[in-house]
Amino acid sequence: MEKEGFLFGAATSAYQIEGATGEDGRGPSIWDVFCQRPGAIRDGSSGEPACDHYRRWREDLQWMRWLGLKAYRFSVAWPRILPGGKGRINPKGLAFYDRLVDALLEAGITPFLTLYHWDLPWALEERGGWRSRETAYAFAEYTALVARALADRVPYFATLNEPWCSAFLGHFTGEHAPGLRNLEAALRAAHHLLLGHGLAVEALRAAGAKRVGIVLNFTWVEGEDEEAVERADRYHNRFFLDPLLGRGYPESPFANPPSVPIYPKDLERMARPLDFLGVNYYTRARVARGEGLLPVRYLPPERPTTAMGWEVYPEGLYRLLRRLARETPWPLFVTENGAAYPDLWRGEEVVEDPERVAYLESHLEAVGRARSEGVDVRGYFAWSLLDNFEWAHGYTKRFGLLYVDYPTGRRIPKRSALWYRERILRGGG
Ligand code: IFM
Repeated sequence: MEKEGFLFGAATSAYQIEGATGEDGRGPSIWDVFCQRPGAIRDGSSGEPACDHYRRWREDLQWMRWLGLKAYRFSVAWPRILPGGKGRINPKGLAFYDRLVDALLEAGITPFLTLYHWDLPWALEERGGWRSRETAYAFAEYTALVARALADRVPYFATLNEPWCSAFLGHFTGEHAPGLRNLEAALRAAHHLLLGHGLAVEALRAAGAKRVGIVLNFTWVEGEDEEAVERADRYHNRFFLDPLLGRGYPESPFANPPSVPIYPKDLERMARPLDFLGVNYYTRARVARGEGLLPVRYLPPERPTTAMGWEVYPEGLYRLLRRLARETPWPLFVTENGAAYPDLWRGEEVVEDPERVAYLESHLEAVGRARSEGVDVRGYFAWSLLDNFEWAHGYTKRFGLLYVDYPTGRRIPKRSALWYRERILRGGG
């Protein structure tokens, strides 16, 4: 794996960029439905048309070439491949990713594929979604299909992106699809996501996939009250990490949690050996003791913050990487890191975004520092290649290296894109 050198890349996800939600036989997903709920999305928008990437992907590939990306992390839309979640295959959906993978390889860009970035087929939600065990098996079936079609050419497969968000933002806080506020539902979803991951790893291995991993979102937690810090760490980080490591679930971070059925072998399956861990990092949380179902209080972030209100804290990435190197056996990839700022375009050739340049520079420095101390980080993916649909925030938050003028779909490079291009040219980690 080292032969490839450090993989500088950029990341996206299907629902956030593709648009074309009714095109070529794609079925509806939980996000298509959630976006119709009044008040769910800040600007009342949806993933239609997003960046229209489904039609403009060749142009986006030219931008990737121009950036000099070594790798591109994208996700496959399950509802394009299996419009009903399982059963009937949609060849046009598979063909889209097939063409994309070939074109990436031809451009010398390594495809880094995520199987699930939150767009569950609606038909499965109607049968209980991730609350149902059946969905874990459906995920394995879908994974097997994609792996059989692409594993000969895709060197990296990640099963899930940020299952913490799918489980807790989707079922506990209700900010994300399917928009439930029910702890038992969230715990069931978490368990089935982890089980689905384990079954998908088995399917990927059976199909001959070369490198298999998962992408988790980590929050660096700090505070004066040790118990609060430890509890928040169990909630944000260990809830998904520990089962993958074969340690089972940590003590519940919740007060009086409902119990969830765990079958024999579930924990074993979740801990199938992996080839890498994808690390998504954006910020830290400062916490104190609190009350309620999750007895943690979040303190206001220190400055500077991004447009998301997230503190800029590169030291957290450095410490996190050091910690993961101690606690896990896997090579690491920073699979997402980046920042939203209120970028403005008034017709210039380049959109000025000095804060994003500073953000990326300081976080890459943190990665470099960890590597120089022996942490095995093999790549870094900026989030995101282009501005896109930021879930419950709609199009109000811009994370891209490329600015997207939504009325015309035009892409305009930001200063950070030029900076990243130079950084990649210089090479190294
Ligand atoms: O846009 C999201 C992405 O889909 C998952 N990780 C965090 C990003 C920024 O919020």
